[in-house]
Amino acid sequence: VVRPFNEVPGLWKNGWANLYNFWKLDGFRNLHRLTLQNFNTFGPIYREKIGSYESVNIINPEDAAILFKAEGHYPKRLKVEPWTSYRDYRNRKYGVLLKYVLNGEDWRSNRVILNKEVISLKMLENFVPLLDEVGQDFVARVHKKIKRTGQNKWTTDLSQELFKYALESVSSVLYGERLGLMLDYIDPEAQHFIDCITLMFKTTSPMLYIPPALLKQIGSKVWRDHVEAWDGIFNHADRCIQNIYKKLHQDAGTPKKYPGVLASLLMLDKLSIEDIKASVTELMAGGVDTTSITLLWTLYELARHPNLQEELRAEVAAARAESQGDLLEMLKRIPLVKGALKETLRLHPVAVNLQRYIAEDIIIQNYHIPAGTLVQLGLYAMGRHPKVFFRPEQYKPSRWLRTETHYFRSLGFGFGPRQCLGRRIAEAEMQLFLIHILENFRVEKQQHVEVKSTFELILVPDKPIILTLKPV
Ligand code: HEM
Ligand code: 2DC
Repeated sequence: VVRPFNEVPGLWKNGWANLYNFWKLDGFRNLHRLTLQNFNTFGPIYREKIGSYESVNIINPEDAAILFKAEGHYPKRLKVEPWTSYRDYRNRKYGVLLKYVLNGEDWRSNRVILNKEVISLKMLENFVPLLDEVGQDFVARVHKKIKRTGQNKWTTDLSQELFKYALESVSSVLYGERLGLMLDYIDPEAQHFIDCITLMFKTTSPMLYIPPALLKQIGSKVWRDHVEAWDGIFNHADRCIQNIYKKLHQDAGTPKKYPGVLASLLMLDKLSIEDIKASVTELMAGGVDTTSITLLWTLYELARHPNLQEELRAEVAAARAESQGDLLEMLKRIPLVKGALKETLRLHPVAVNLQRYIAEDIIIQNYHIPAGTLVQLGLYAMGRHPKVFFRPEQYKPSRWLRTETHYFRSLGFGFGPRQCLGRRIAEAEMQLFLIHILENFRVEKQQHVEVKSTFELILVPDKPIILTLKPV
């Protein structure tokens, strides 16, 4: 017999007492580990209420399949209130990231148009040459740094370099233009933009549990910082967008080469300029910390597994030789590199969980869950569960080749029509980055330092990752 919703195990009766305990356990930064503990305590399904945040949590791939089948025509994620509150406060339009909050159909019609320009496989041939150029410049920059040390190697915390690489990459695809972040002197505004994104993520997490309206009223620092961060993001994105908009008017006529996502959307004339601006701003902001941190974790894993690193280098060399200068061909011949990225997202996912407000009643683990409930798949917990992944603690890209089942297991970018809009850009950008790094440098780590994750809305390394790059 199916058991009623009220019998789902977990702590969901007193949200404010739970928030107090959560806070005592430093839950704002440990969400991923607390989730893991909860699954150990309660089993594969538990119900939870922290402050005003109510959810049902699941961990099994088979249950994830049930969840996504019930997501409906307008899949809805958790409403990230600090993000919508900021837009309401400053009178800014919601982009595709937040639109469903007001109107599902509005999200869908925007998303369908954006899909063609941003996530369709056809666009890869436009994106890849742009992204490859940034990758080459990154390599040139590292060679220069190595020369400057005079020691034939460069030991550093690469995170700032990777932020710049990611922003340069996503900007070149969005605007068809380079910002010049791989140069020695960089525009302080671009640096400010990068800092604002990190601050925006960091200040979001505490406000997931305490309504921003309340924090705003009491004039709390976290809300003020959050506003300042978004202001910095929107101001810089506005400037980039204005710049392209003006140029498009100056040299009208059809361009010879691919002009970038923004100009394509403007010329297509299917979305209002305000809608385009809102979504392009979100794409620009979503394109920095996500890919850079995933790449940093990947380099960290490669440094810890030198043999694997050589294997990947050999795969890349063979792919380079076989594809004879055709980059799109080359990207089809690097399954192990792709497996490495999946493996990174398994152990170090950007998003701790995926969530949907289900559109219909479902039964999971023999519990009845009513339509409208927020159901979360613990992505971090799933990636580390021995029943889901054989020897989960091992970083093993080859597990993604054939041997194990992949059914609802590779979900780092989410699932279905609501999945990550930046996915193709992110994948191409990261694959090209690894190709160039592997062709040019050996990545080593210093002593053994165990790096863990901290939750700052996205998962980030809890300490600097120091790596050494040596020419191969
Ligand atoms: C949404 C992950 C990079 C823009 C998402 C979601 C995840 C995710 C899990 C939610 C999907 C869902 O609910 O099913 C990642 C990861 C990345 C990455 C792991 C890199 C390693 C990017 C990049 C961009 C971007 C580079 C921009 C160019 C977006 C946007 C959404 C989104 C706009 C919201 C889409 C919508 O609501 O319709 N991402 N992302 N992401 N991501 Fe990414
Ligand atoms: C964080 O419990 C944990 O891709 C919460 O590129 C639930 C939650 C809701 C929304 C998720 C968020 C988590 C993690 C970061 C995500 C976000 C939706 C989009 C965002 C997954 C899982 C991200 C990083 C976007 C951000 C784009 C934005 C800054 C313009």
